[in-house]
Amino acid sequence: MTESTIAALATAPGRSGIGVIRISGPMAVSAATSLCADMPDLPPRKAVLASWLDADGEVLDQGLMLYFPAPHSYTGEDVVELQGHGSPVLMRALLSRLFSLGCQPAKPGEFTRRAVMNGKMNLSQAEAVIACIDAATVRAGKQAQKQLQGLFGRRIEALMETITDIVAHIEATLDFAEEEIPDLYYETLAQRTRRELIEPIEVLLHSASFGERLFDGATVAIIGAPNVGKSSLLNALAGYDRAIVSEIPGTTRDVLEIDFEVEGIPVRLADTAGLRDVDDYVEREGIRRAEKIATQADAVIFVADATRPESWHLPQQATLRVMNKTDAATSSDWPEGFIAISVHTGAGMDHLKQALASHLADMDISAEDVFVTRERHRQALQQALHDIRAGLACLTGEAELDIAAAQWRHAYHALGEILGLGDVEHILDRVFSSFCIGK
Ligand SMILES: Nc1nc2c(ncn2[C@@H]2O[C@H](COP(=O)(O)OP(=O)(O)O)[C@@H](O)[C@H]2O)c(=O)[nH]1
Ligand SMILES: [Mg+2]
Repeated sequence: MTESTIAALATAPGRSGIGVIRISGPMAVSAATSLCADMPDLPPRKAVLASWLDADGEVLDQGLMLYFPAPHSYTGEDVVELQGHGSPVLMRALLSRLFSLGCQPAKPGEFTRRAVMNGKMNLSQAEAVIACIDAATVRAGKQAQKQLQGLFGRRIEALMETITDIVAHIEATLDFAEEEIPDLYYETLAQRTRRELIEPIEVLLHSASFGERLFDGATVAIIGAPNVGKSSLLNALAGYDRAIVSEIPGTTRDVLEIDFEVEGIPVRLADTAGLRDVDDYVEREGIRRAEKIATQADAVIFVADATRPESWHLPQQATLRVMNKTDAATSSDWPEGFIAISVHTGAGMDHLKQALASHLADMDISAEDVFVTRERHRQALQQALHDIRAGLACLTGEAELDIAAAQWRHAYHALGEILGLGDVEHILDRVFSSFCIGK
């Protein structure tokens, strides 16, 4: 439990209908009621209308006060929320009053950090809080909810319980002489380790590339010769006219980006200058940027023009090949592997979208699954898997049971870090540094 009382604006800093200030700590009630003329009673979890005064006793703002007594609050401490008019100036003035009454400005994520310290949630749930706030698609938001409800954490806990159980078995065996150990002992233990630890961890790890992409997003670049219809394709995928389309080669000279989503993955789609040899400085710079984006993108859509074979020459980076303007083509003798489309008629567009989806998303992963969405979790799981395999190798070898047990205990700690167990102060600092103030 901390002694200090923290306060911060919980809503976005800017003009809004309502602005919410959150106060947490032992002084929350006294500080909040000190703002009011008549020190109102704050019944738990009931909205109370109040006026808040400045230092001279003039009314600064009027709004609702909500009191959540410890331990039944977000942080586990006494929490008071002030819901006032969302003027950035008034909100700042109210906050200054609270600071002059002894509240401290909250650091990023400090409310949630206190919730973790007070056992209201584990670290993976705290990460889910910021994932909810950062969710760029509904699918990402739903996945964050699962983590917030603790579904992911419970998987990890189940793995940890299995490790405890196996280690207990091993420790019970350590006192026996070699000849007293039943024949099938090692085999049974090894089987259990594979089925109950290695396989489930592998399944979780398999989901990581999709899970992390769900939150981090993906970039997709459209490249190809000038005038093949790259900008037209971007507009068609965006659903509105973002890029200028013209019959003049070299129209797009800079990188243009739009955001859309594919299977719930937030995607940044970049339209680029057509690749060709030019003297014009600006266009040349555009081409340089196009090439750079293409090397960094998660997927590169190479567009060719069905009416111009000179545009078919495939660059290295292409992950998806598209043959556009098939409506105007007189023959279809282009090389294999191209998805035939026409931006003008819409032909083949669904096929292209599907191909892009299966390239970016893991189509085997269903929406109901719980999956790994953070690099930190993936690394801990990889470490645990490594330790468990090392322990298993000891079992099948010279039966170095105590070494196997030590490896498994190590795996146990790696998994515990996901939930914030053990000595994790440095991990907490890193996790909460990415939070917003007021959460
Ligand atoms: N016939 C036909 N013309 C197209 C198609 N897509 C784009 N175009 C035309 O091709 C020209 C170049 O298009 P644009 O998108 O600017 O190409 P970019 O230089 O690759 O970005 C424009 O005149 C478009 O109208 C298509 O599917 N069929
Ligand atoms: Mg263009």
